[in-house]
Amino acid sequence: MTDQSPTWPLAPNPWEPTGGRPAITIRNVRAICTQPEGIRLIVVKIETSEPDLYGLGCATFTQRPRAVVEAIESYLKPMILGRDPNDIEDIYQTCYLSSYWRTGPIMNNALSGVDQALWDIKGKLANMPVYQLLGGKTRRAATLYTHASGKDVSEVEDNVRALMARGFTHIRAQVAVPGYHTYGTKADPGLPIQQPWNESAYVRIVPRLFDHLRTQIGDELELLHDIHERIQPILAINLAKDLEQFRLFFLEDPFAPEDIGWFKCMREATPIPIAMGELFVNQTEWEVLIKDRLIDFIRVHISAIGGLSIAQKLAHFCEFFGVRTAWHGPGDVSPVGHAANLHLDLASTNFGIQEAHIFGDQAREVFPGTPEVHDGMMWANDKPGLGVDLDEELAAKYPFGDYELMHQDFPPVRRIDGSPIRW
Ligand code: KDG
Ligand code: MG
Repeated sequence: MTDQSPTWPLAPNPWEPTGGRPAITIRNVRAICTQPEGIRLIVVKIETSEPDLYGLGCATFTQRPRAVVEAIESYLKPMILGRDPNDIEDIYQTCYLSSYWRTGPIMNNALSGVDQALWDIKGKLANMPVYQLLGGKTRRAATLYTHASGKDVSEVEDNVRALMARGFTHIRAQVAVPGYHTYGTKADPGLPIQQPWNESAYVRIVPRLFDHLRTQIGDELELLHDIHERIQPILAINLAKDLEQFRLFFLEDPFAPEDIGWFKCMREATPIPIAMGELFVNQTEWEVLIKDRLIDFIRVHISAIGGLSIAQKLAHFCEFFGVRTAWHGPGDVSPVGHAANLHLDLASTNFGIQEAHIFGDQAREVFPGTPEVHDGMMWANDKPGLGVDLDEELAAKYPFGDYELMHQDFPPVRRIDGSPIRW
């Protein structure tokens, strides 16, 4: 297949280009892989027939990146070469429907790369930041939450205080369960790679952490916690009840997507605010939780559900049911993806909070325009489009490592008896 086939759109738009303008066409679609911080990122670059007019979109699925690259290059690229980049919704729908079996994190991430890149292009064509195209600003900047962890409660307290001193008002706190591999805390180098997990010890220590933080730091700080779907559903409900007295801003991922039937029991047991959704990939997973008001915050990973177009629909759907947004924002979302989160945050009435990842200098050099973080908030730079660029030469200096399954970062987690559990 050639890269340059403007006369060969596989799925041509059955209408004339917008507003009598000379047709702009998509000339090339590339998946660019880089890991400036050691986390594998994928960004889609869509080039057009206009000199220097291109868009970038986040397609990062750090655990299965090569599958996403293949999906972009072998399946989406031939669908959209030669098309008018203005037709975002039609391109989205035709790509989405073309595989017959739809959704899933591989195809959704591939689609997100294309979708976000098209929004970036549309912003550049309109000479406006994307938040303007989504309806305009409803706030100055996006309030962030960031992460504090530690090997014990006093180390967590020290880290919380350091973040407060930098202006953060919302902090997620995680404490290590001694001797076990605990999500959200540094792995203990003294333990074997496949460290075991003990959920009873975890549910005992977490209330002690929040008791300590409230006693030492007081009531004003907004505190959050991520269970990361690590424990049996009934233990999650009991933990939520134990944490109720510490007035969390939210408790995240108490159940796995496979266990969404438990949310009704959670609501009946406790009024603790619940955030859910980073593993969701399709609308059947979130619909009932939102319409039955079983969660308070939706926090999907925008590229894993297919991109900005569907995320905006989801935000609007949530608004009708009083559910706020808290888009997933870890290090395995590229700076382009963080910008997409931010533009939607700015334009959403029902914005709740944004998870922060503070990129270091290397990532900022690879991605000029990475949104700034100060005063506990993330700020858009007001350039046309998403406002983030990619220095391809520099990106190439950080190629993916030679390991495939990410076991260095995500070793299998097992119970004491050796049986595997969800990460
Ligand atoms: O790759 C998995 C991470 O994105 C996830 O573990 C981060 O749970 C997470 C969070 O809340 O940021
Ligand atoms: Mg999480």
